[in-house]
Amino acid sequence: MVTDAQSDVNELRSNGQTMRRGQCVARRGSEVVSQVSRCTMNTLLVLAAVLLATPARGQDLSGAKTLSVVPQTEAQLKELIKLFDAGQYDFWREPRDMGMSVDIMATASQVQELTAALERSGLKPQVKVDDVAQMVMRQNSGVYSRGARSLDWEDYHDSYTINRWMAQLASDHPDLCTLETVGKSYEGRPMNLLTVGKGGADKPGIFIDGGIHAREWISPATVTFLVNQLVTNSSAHDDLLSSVNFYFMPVINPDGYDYSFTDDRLWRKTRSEPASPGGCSGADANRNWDFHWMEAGTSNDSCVDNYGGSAPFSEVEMQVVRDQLTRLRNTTKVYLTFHSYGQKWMYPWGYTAALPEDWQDLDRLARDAVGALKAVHGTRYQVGSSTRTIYAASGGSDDWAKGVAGIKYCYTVELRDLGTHYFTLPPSLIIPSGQETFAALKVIANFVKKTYSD
Ligand code: 0X9
Ligand code: ZN
Repeated sequence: MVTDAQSDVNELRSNGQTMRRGQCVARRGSEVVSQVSRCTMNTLLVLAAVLLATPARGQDLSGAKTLSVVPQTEAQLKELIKLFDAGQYDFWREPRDMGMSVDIMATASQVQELTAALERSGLKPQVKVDDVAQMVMRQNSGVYSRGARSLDWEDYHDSYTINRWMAQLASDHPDLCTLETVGKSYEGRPMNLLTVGKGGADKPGIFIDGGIHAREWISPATVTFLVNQLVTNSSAHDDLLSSVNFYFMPVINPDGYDYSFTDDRLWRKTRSEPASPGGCSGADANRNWDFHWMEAGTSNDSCVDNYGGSAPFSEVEMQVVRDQLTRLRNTTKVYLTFHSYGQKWMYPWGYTAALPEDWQDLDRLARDAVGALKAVHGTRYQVGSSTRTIYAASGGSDDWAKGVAGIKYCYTVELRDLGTHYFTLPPSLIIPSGQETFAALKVIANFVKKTYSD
């Protein structure tokens, strides 16, 4: 069975390029997945080891480049927004305003066509990353020590390793940690919730998730860093841990996340089977929430990266997180969801440029948090509503957490960097990212303690 699956994977690797991201590969990829789902656990581990020994495959990145343009006129900006909305290209920095650079990733077969389209609008594309495949390979070498019982923050780790580490941590610190498997992903990976705190269930809570977008590896790495700081250095945070509960789900799209290790480093979506024949695998988990679903910055084409899914909450992983947020909504005061990149601390709304009526409260706390963050390594974060800070996009978890679950302080955090490394932030930057984010979390936790617990 390993051989069958492996040969299917090899065939995938030699597949030609696709126009829409992941279309052909994703469909073939799902054949591999259904093979895998019939494997026993042991066989699965062997298969994973084989897969990990080979470079990330899936989307063919050889010859892929990123092109940067700076719109100078309203018409050029409009053309870029049209291109962005069409979903054919993977925008690594989306069009915002005149004078602001836009980065677009194009596969080898797209480079010429994209260059021509940009030039037709009078734009002057510059190649920023000449070899995306090489950039990805560079980061992938030296990643993972799969299955290790202890985690380090000098490498990125897959969901299996993170889960093993959480289990060990919970068993080493039973006074402080409760680990629950609260659901399963589409492909059957466990989804775990780690509660950290010793004041009892009634204390106010902070819910933190990561890894909703598969390729944003710094997110689970930073979230696990935060967990580790709180738990292994608990005496330094005694006061906070007695007054506030921290709810952690470090990898809420585990199938997509692991797929970005084994098959396609730049995968963003979940890995669910296409809802209709001819469709592509997966949905954008951050367009799948049932609050103004499918209204803005999202697509109903399953082959594009911001596909909102066949229905609100079509993705089982988001149902799992929704159920936990619902269960904990009465005590949870803050919801933090970590993404990358861009260094932004954003609050709702993402579906409209209008602001929530209490936006000033959210803005003030965010500014305090990013002030403390900056004091650690000098990293600057921008603060604002997500529509006003990056773009309008509905169906996001932050909007749902505020608009439906009624959690007052909801933030989407775009971690490092500003676009130098895009999604492939070097592992040497995990610890600095973790340290500064922990400073921000302490400000928020102290605020929760002071406001809701004292
Ligand atoms: O587009 C997203 O989902 C987030 N940016 S990312 O580059 N990490 O993909 C921003 C989401 C902001 N929140 C909402 N639009 N609700
Ligand atoms: Zn994201």
